[in-house]
Amino acid sequence: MPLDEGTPASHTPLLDRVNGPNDLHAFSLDELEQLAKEIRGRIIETVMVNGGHLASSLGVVELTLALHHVFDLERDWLIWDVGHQSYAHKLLTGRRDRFDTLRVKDGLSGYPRRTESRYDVFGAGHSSTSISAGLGMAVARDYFKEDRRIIAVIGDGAMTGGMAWEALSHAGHLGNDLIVILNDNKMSIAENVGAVSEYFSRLITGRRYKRAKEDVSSFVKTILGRRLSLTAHRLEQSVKGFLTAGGVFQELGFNYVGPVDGHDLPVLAGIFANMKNMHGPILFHCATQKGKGFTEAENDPLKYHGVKPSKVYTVENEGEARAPEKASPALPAKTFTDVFAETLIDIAEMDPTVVAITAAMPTGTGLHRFQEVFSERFFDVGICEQHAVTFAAGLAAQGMRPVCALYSTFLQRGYDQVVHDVCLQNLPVVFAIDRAGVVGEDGPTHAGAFDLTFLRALPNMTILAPRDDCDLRAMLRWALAQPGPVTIRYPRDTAITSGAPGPRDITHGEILRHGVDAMFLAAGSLVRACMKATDLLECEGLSVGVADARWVKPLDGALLDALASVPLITVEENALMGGFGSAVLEYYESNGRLSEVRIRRAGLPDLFGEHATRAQQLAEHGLDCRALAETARAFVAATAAERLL
Ligand SMILES: Cc1ncc(C[n+]2csc(CCOP(=O)(O)OP(=O)(O)O)c2C)c(N)n1
Repeated sequence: MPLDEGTPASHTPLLDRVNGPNDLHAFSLDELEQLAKEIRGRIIETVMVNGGHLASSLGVVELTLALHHVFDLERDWLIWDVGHQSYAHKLLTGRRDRFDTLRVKDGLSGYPRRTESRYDVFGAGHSSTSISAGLGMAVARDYFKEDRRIIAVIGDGAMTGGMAWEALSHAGHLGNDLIVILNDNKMSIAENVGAVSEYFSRLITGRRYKRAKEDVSSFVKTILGRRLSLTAHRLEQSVKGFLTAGGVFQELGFNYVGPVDGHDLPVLAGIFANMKNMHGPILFHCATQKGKGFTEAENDPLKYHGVKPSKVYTVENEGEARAPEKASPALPAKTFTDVFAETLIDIAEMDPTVVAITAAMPTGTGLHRFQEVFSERFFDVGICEQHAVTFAAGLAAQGMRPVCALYSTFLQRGYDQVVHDVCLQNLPVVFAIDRAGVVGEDGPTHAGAFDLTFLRALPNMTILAPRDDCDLRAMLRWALAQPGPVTIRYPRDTAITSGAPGPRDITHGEILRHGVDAMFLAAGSLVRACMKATDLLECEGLSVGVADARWVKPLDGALLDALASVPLITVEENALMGGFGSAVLEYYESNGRLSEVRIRRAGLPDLFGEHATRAQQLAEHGLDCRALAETARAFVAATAAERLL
């Protein structure tokens, strides 16, 4: 068991007594300290198997326990920002028996979900939403004259997002009772960035913090073991000592309390007990350590931010779990992310105007590698997708060649900026859109299901979808030579060469296999699955071919004209509504050929898909090779029957 304190994870006598949040009210501080160890054990044990957000969750165990100990969570509402740190909260709110299903298909979500528990009062996955949501609840509570406290827990990374500051400004102006807890571990996924984060650090490293921490700790330690509520009034002075005049938060209309050590349970409990009697907006600032209690995660919180499941499933091996990665002697195949990062470095070697931008995802987008080579041309702007896009527009306006690398789901945050700042001015920004399509265990908050739909509508935007590494390399080079915006969207998957290796002409689509009975017309990532489907169909004597569209906007008209006489199955990893298949239908309609063509569309249905492995999700949505073969079979049969009529 990797827990530092050596508690066997499966032995959880205290946790076994907790069935709902208020069960913790009766626990002594000593018991809470012990419970913290049990919870850490359960989290580590589960995440090491299922994957998940380990370091963030370990960092807030004491904070979670103190909140549950002091507040009445049958009545008070606790909102988690991003929500990836809510595992302890899940364990304490009647979900411990199902905790081993975390992030597994049909199991617990890795994020708070209103449909999963009434103690998840607001769903999350994207960052910086908790204060806005909390303020909305506070205003509604006061309107209905209800009696409950609203508590939003937000990380220092999420506080780099502008939306959090919009909410602080509004909350300070309105003045409703609202508690915001700033969980400051100096880390976003990678090290936190920006002047705001530096400001938080100054607060934490300041002399006041150190002195106050010692004062309060020594005071509280003398009463350890007793119920803190008994001594709450004695702590009041200490809390007042933590109230700072001035500071950014004070200026925004908040009472700023802190900073305090977010692992010091007695101090946290004492201060929370006192905060119950305070009114107006409060910002409580605590310092925590990401990965707390698990040395490896404390030492490398970036690595342990998101842990992969110990069993890796792919489309190919779904159903038969592959051995854990370490046991595999073969080098893992490159992902689209790897290929993107390598290619961008190559291009930037030759072109000094190429700059790369990430919104707090240097590792996830692969740009940490670019940063290592071209630190002066790399910008991590924080969790600020809106700013990232307009910042890129500004760079482009001044002659640079910006590449804005974002996950599809997070680009949703910057949509107006794409419309108004990039496309309207036809500025040459390249959007490298990673995690386009289904993303697996993170579930619906992270699915990249909509980018084709929302980007396709924009004048001046070009959209490309690489099927493999060769396509992606050529597309990135091509995109960086264009005078206007270009999006390249690729999935969370390996980029295995499909077709002839080497440089590609990506200026048009390509027929990879001719078919007489039907043709798959796929955009990007699912070409490989279509090829496999046709292999299956060939064994049955069906002649189904595959065309790689490559271009989603504009479509390759010549290719579509050539395919008009064959039954077509469009295939995409995007919402069917408004996506690639819709574009194909629109093309034939605009050319007066809609009545001639026979089309089926395969893609994501009009619902938010649940978390599961990526392979399970593709299968569920009819997008793995077996399901695609079945679609083709049925379609060929239906078109043959039509001909007989
Ligand atoms: C809008 C948005 N962009 C990017 C992300 C990806 N992301 C998930 S967690 C995280 C870091 C959050 O840092 P912080 O709020 O400090 O929480 P911690 O993990 O440190 O507890 C990021 C960037 C996201 N969830 N939402």
